[in-house]
Amino acid sequence: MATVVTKGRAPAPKTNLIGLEKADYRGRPSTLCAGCGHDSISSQIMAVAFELSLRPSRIIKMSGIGCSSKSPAYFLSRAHGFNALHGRMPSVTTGASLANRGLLPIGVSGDGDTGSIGLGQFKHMLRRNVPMVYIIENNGVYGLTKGQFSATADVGQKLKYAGLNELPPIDLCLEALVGGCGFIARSFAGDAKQVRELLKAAINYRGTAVLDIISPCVTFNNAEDSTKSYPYGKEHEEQIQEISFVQKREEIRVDYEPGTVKEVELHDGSVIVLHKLDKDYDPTDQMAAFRLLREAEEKQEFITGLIYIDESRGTIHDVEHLTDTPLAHLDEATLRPPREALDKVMAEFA
Ligand SMILES: Cc1ncc(C[n+]2csc(CCOP(=O)(O)OP(=O)(O)O)c2C)c(N)n1
Ligand code: SF4
Ligand SMILES: [Mg+2]
Repeated sequence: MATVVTKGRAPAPKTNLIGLEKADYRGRPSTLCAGCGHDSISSQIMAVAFELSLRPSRIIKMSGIGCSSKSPAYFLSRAHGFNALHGRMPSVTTGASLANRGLLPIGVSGDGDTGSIGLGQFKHMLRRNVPMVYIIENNGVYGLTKGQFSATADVGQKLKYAGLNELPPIDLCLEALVGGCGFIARSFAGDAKQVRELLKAAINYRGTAVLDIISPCVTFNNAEDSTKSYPYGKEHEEQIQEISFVQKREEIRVDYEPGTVKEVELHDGSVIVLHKLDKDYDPTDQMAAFRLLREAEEKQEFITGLIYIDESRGTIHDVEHLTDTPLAHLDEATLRPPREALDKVMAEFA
């Protein structure tokens, strides 16, 4: 008698709270160099968007020009996207956010795009506190144009093609702090877990959230002595705290040793849980953040984690008294004041 072999059914793919699978958060295949740090960050963005059940149609992927700025093509194909001019992502994002506050901008920029040509735009974005996640994929070089030094390159560094860098670096976290930014974190593309938890917190933050992620350029700047390389990051990364993010709907289990954990509650009830490591560091203290960054700069320490958080500042939408309804969704009658209202305004100038 013939034996009938019944094949077990393949398990159904896992879906998130809005019924989407991990594959629904993918982008096009990457054209970046194999091993580029930017690809690791794209992977974490996809993982987090799935985990948080973000609706792709709510997201606008914003970028400037550079290998980093190309990367939004490689994640969340179902989201909206705009590849702006070099260094101009902040102003385009400001416009998009003003037109439709219902959208969640995830901006990806490079150290050249932000720290060189785009520094002015970056600072004004922080000043306005436009709600967005602002990721800097920091590799110390202009990767796309073949490895010239950027404004974050180490002073005294020598590169085969670029020669000697004689200028001191700009610390983009310090610039963000001086610029009044209320969410500043630094991470390393080789530390996937930390990148994920910081991304989740940044997405739930109300205002501009800056993530300066050291993202090695394996083609032009990955030598052991470069502070933007994989070998250096792996050897020298010093977490200021171990971070985990708890979304509002999840139950918060309090089973930590007293004094070992600091919890920061965000406006939507979600919580950033910071497990203290060696340093007793308070990321809500702005002066402590200045000291931390300056000391790290002087001692050449590669510190990562949540550097500063403050939710008290109003966003551009609060300051401009915009309605809760996105402007893009207001009907004609609401957008256009009636004739009498205009007459009244004109009468004031008569
Ligand atoms: C106005 C303008 N100036 C210069 C360039 C040339 N350019 C293209 S990308 C780039 C630098 C990119 O470096 P970065 O932002 O660090 O991105 P990476 O490629 O390193 O990820 C430059 C100078 C340009 N495209 N537009
Ligand atoms: S040149 Fe550098 S930054 Fe650009 S894709 Fe290659 S490794 Fe990445
Ligand atoms: Mg770069």
